[in-house]
Amino acid sequence: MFTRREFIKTTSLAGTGLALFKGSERTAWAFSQSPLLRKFISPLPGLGANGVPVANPSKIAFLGADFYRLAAVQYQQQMHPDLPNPTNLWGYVDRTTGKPGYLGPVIVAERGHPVIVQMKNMLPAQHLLPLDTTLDGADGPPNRAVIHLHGGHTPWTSDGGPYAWFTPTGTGPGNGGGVDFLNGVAGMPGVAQYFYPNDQSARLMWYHDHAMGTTRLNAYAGLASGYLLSDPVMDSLTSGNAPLVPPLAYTVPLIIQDKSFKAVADQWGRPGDLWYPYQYESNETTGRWDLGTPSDGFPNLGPPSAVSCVPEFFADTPLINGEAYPVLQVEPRRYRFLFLNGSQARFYNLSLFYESQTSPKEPNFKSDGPAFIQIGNEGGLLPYPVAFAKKSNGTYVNKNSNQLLAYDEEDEVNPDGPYNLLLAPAERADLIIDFSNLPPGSKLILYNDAPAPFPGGDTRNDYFTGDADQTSIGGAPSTLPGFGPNTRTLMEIQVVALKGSRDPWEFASTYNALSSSNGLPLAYKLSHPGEPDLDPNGPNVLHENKTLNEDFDSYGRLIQRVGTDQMLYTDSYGRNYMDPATEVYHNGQVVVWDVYNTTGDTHPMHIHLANMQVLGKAPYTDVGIPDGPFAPPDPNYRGWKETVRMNPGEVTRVIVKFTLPKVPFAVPPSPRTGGNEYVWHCHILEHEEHDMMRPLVILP
Ligand SMILES: [Cu+2]
Repeated sequence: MFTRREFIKTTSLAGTGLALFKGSERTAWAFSQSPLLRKFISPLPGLGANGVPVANPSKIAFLGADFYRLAAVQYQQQMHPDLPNPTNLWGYVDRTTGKPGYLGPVIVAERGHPVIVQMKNMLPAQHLLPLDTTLDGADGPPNRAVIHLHGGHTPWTSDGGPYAWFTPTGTGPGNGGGVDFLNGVAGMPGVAQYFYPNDQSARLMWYHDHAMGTTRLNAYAGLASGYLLSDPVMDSLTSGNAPLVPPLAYTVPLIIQDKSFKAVADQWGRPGDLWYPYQYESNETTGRWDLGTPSDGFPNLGPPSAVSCVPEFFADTPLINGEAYPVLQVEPRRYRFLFLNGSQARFYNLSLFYESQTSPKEPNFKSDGPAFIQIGNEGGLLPYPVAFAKKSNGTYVNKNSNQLLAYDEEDEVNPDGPYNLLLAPAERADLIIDFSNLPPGSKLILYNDAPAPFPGGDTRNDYFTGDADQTSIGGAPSTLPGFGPNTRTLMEIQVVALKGSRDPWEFASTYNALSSSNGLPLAYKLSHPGEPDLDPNGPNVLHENKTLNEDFDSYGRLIQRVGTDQMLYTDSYGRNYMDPATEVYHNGQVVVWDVYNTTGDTHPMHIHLANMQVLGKAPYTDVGIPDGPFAPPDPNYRGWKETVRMNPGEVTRVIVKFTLPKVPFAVPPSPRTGGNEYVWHCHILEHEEHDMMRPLVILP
């Protein structure tokens, strides 16, 4: 049942190097690498004026909500001191300051207190990045944009779906707006208004672009920002004299993204600007992706165009909070970290190692850094804490399996598996790390060794010190010590002297207190009032099979699609986004989905509107036929999730209740589908765009 991806990966790794030079023609490699950047010379940008801006609500009271005036603009920012120029970016700006800043402006909201965002599209007519117009819906104005609050419980007209885009002159559907653009503001062309009820527990969310055919590019260009929701339960854990969870002063958001920067100018920009791949490198010539015969339903339109989408993009430079290889100084005490993987396609398997004494800026793999305690994920608090305490001998103090049940390929990148803290695109982890036993002067490296693509891996996407020179197969030269491109050494943590009073809590006491019944179990219950864990055996629960599929599009390119267990096309369960909706439910419906992944990749499947609970996973023989009982989810997959990794060869069982939010205005139906139109999709952005997304329609 494993499909082409796995097959091509193994054959291309084994065979590409030999096959390349059969002809006399030397191919000019399309894949670009970032210039050399020194690691760990700039501080991590924090929240605030000198880092990631925080949005200011205006005083205009409207429906009792905080009101924010934002714009989407093009601007420049220096992403690393060694880059030859500031980078041209697209991003959101708070119109009360007019000062853009990467990943800003972060909106800080409180539970039960709605937010209205009014966004003015001020993007220039030309896109920053190479734009493939052959994708469904991608032939519209290049500067269309829309905001989706990722993780929000939002009325569909404010959800920012693919067809709710609008241009700088857009006034409504068909007039500079997509067919679902119903949240324009009368008399204000190019402006949309979004209403966020904030009827959810404390969590880190983010808002980002979701326009049909340009989501992957708009997000890569920078149209993504943070959204922090607080609630009284979390406040009670983080406040007081000796809070169990580190207070805000010791809380650090860490938003990880990978980017590549142009080393040389091209028609889309100058050195230092963002680089994004646009040539479909068939593995028959240059060895990155398979090129096949169009699957059923796709007319054969010949080879890919000169500017083409690509199956997925793994860039070479990890940024945290918009800075490449930053340095974070910590005192010897506990800190709380809010991780978000905001990457296009890259997964991160995160660990801490002490820095090597002999090779500065490189990890000492024999010396593990402090353990992690995870207390939350995308859906807020976990029902109990989960420790990630990897030891150099490969054992775990509190083992978190993250096991792939069915993947039987040799793991090229991390042969020691299983994984430590693994985060797919859009996943979040709310962590506590205790540095109190570390003497000032200690240095740690935040380290990633997840394969890319996950889990199969292609060595050309894995940049680490001393790696092999892969220029002959279209990869990078060997990575130099102390310099990027390096996708493994993400950040240096330097321990400095204690400034405030001693932290009364340390790892063990924190873990024990969080584990006790009046720790996280109670906080979890209190933060989900009236929202008990869902019961798959409850009355009127629907049980359905879904599928994840890989096929070939009209140009022979790999295409990823979502489907059911019924074939619409003759050779795949996959359906296109534009095919009629198959996920149509009434408000309040509880559904169990068994999602069969028939591809060779893990897909982080994300649903709008609702959070889901993971019931388990199992290998399978065929779609609809799981092998044996379901294994329970990983400990940090309990609680509520809105992005769930679904592994190759496995069926993942989730349960979800679709409940429309209560809002103080009438919500019209979608002109496109006649209901409250949301989507569910893979959050590998190149998959989502082509075409791993389906409508999710909720009827009253
Ligand atoms: Cu995917």
